[in-house]
Amino acid sequence: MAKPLRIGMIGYGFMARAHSNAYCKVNHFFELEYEPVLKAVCGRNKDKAQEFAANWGYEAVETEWKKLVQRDDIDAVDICVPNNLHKEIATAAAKAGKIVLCEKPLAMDSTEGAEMCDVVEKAGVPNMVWYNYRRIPAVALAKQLIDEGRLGRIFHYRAMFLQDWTIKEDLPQGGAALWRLDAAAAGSGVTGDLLAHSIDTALWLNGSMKSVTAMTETFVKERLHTETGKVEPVEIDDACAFLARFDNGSLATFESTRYARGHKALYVFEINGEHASISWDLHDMHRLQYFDHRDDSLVRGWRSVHVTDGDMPYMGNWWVPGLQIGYEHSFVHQVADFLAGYAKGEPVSPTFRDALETQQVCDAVLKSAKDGQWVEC
Ligand code: SOE
Repeated sequence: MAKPLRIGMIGYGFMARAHSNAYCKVNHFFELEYEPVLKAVCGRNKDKAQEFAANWGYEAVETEWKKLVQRDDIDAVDICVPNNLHKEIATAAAKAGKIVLCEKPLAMDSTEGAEMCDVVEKAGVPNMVWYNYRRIPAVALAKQLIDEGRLGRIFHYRAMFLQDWTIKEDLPQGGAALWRLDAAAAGSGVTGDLLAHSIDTALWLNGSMKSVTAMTETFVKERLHTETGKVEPVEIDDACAFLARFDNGSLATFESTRYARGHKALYVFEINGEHASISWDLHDMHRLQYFDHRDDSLVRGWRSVHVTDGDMPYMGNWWVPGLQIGYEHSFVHQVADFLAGYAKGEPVSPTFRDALETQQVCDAVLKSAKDGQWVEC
């Protein structure tokens, strides 16, 4: 019988659904000492919070997060609200002795992020940030192949995260989902929202970055603000591209936009090493493309590895070889890893401190775009 880990969820949007689904599924597929128990969900709109609670099986509803973090029947607070609320909630939760699980990006900027790291570390509470793409089996396999040294020295890293959902000029800023367009709630645009994923994966796969040079653009300069009812300047970056140098000597290019017509969530990366290259595409998430120059030249070519066999990361916990899993499973894997680490008293990456490095790169990117200079990370 697994021990309960009582979850207090703050928020009831897209990410709260993804995390709740993961809590519900994880113990059916992973053998773990702990089992999440959906104790309470908190949201400002009581009807919506109740609907959410009924759908996912949360036992109670709160409408004030300050009450939720003080509840004695909660072990872990999961923060799934806009970025401008992460710090205050994480701080209160850590001070109340709770485990803190925070949706990405960690904070509005690295100053806030550093303060959050200090708070959770001082309180000695386990903490983690939901950079879920690391836990897609093909991405985890890429990590394994790199760590085994199969690529040899790495020369190039390139990544893109492209979407097209903000092209419409009359799309307002602020409010549900659209808070991502409001700098006061989001901190930044595609840099913190999309490139943060690409940067997190890159730091994990290829190590730390030394310096960056970036450009950003805001294509639609004014939008109606849902909360104020006024047309207000758009302060987020709609698109961002940057060059980077990694500590291991490799060169990189990163690009992200919400104005790439036809792309809904095209997240891709390619890594070129001395012996081998790999590339991955979220739209074909179970495949890892692998080219090894050491292959017999007569049959040398890009292999398309279908990452579904039981000896591949996470896949032994699911179906039989050849059968796929989906986006939502990356969150299940993250919960499984967290619970396994928690049972052993070990931190699980990305911790707040790990995610701070992503935040520092984001800050360097935005500073470089503003100043038109290379910036050290
Ligand atoms: C934005 O559209 C978004 O939902 C991000 O906020 C998520 O982090 C990303 O995984 C998908 O796109």
